[in-house]
Amino acid sequence: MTKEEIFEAAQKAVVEANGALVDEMAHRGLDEGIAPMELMNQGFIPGINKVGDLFGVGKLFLPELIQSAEVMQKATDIINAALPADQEKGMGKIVVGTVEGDIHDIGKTIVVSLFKANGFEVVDLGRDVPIDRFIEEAEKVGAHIIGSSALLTTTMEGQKKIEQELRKADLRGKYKTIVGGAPVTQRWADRIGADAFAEDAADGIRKAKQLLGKG
Ligand code: B1M
Repeated sequence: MTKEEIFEAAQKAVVEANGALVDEMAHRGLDEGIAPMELMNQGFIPGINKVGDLFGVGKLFLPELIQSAEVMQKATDIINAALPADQEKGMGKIVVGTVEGDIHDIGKTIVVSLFKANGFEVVDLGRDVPIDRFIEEAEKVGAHIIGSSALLTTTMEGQKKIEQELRKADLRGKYKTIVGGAPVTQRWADRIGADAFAEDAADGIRKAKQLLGKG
């Protein structure tokens, strides 16, 4: 199979919620030397995005969306396991989570793995995380960066609340903040006063390094 054929089959596997094919394409792609994040970005993510588009226009319904999300999770697990894990943890400490009211965590999990693979110490708060917890945890572990993910236009407000709560507690200068998630934009980051917007996981690493003067 060519690289393109693998990407295409990976995409199809997610759209059709075909777990066996996801498994096969993830392993085959890695065995053939495709870089884990390339396989993710060119194969599996376009697949789940297509599912989102079909769901958005009513051509696919919640049960199918859930099934595709499950096989996407499987792909994410295989890809994440293929990322280098034991890097020196000298790049900085980041607390990351999906904001309250939001249970989307596939992208956040990819971001966490890539941060770890790039030498960051990561505290993964999970999903549906109360805003106060981002700050409490950052204080507790002595984080440099607070990272938040939001996938719903409604829950993006949680990212704004993080900025507000930090200011209220007089802690805004102490942490750098990075926001991400499909509906999130640079414009949103500017509007709420976040330090950076990250388009994808690799951009998150770039921005984090820049913010910490290591870029
Ligand atoms: Co939901 N969902 N969903 N969903 N879902 C969306 C977001 C939606 C756009 C689909 C659509 O209608 N077209 C829509 C939101 C519409 C809106 O807000 N305007 C939607 C909806 C409506 C819903 C429900 C309300 C559906 C319902 O119940 N009726 C419900 C909400 C539940 C809740 O959260 N309260 C819901 C539920 C679900 C599932 C549980 C079935 C499942 C999630 C499973 C899971 O995550 N464990 C799901 C899925 C899979 C999606 C879509 C199809 C795919 C999301 C995804 O995983 N993308 C999504 C459509 C879409 O986004 N195109 C959709 C792949 C992932 C790798 O990308 O998360 O964007 P992403 O992460 C990227 C970047 O954004 C970035 O890097 C990642 C890697 O490249 N990034 C960061 C993200 N966070 C970052 C943080 C950083 C840096 C970079 O630093 C801190």
